[in-house]
Amino acid sequence: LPLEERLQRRIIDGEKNGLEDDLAEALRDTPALDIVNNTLLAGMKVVGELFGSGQMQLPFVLQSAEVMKSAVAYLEPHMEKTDAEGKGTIVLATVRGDVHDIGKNLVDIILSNNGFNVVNIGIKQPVSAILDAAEEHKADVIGMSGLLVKSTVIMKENLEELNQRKLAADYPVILGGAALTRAYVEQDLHEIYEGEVRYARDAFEGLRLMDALIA
Ligand code: B1M
Repeated sequence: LPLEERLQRRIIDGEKNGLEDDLAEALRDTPALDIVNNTLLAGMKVVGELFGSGQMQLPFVLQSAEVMKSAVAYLEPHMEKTDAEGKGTIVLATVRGDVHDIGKNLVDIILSNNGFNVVNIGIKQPVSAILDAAEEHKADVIGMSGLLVKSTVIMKENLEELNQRKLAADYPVILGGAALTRAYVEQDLHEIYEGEVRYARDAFEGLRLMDALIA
């Protein structure tokens, strides 16, 4: 198989053997981030489709996720970094009840490499933990990720909690994850949240939003 297809196959099949050799080969003429965005994410997309249509069972999805994580860890040191530092702080979490973190961790990498201070508090985080971290680290922005449809409801509840605690003016919020839509965030949630709430389709939009919100 050609290299790109081989790498996608490794994600889909959850096959780690030989992964690093293939990634090293890909790095010879492709920037690390392009390998993630164009090749590896395409593999994860297929995994999602196979799982969604019942052609792939959960343990295999988990294996694919592990391979994806290993690949990103291998590529991370090869990603471009700016010299900028201390551009602002974001607390990043996957919301309560949701374990999906590959996207959140990519957002962490992209923002960190571009001079933001990222406080990544992990998965299944209740709003109280998010707010504690935001206060402790004097966050400029709160970022929430969630991939389950259920998580879109939790995000709404979290925004309501911020309203109730009169914290909306302090914390612009960036939301991301596959179950969200731009309209849900920028219309429905925008209507209820008393601060700024924005939708990031991918990690780069997250970066652009951070630059805009903090400027
Ligand atoms: Co799950 N899962 N999963 N899963 N899983 C989905 C999300 C699903 C759509 C699959 C499907 O049915 N086709 C489906 C949700 C359906 C729904 O809610 N309607 C689903 C399900 C059902 C489940 C379980 C319930 C299955 C079960 O137990 N029966 C279970 C849930 C457990 C829980 O959360 N409580 C479950 C478990 C798992 C695994 C553990 C096996 C594994 C996760 C491993 C891990 O993350 N450590 C897993 C995986 C891998 C997936 C799919 C296949 C791939 C997700 C992924 O990593 N994509 C997924 C299918 C899909 O998404 N279509 C699926 C790659 C990643 C880079 O993309 O996270 O979208 P994503 O991030 C993007 C953008 O969204 C954005 O930037 C990223 C880069 O571009 N972004 C942000 C994300 N967060 C952001 C935050 C920002 C900014 C941008 O700022 C704050």
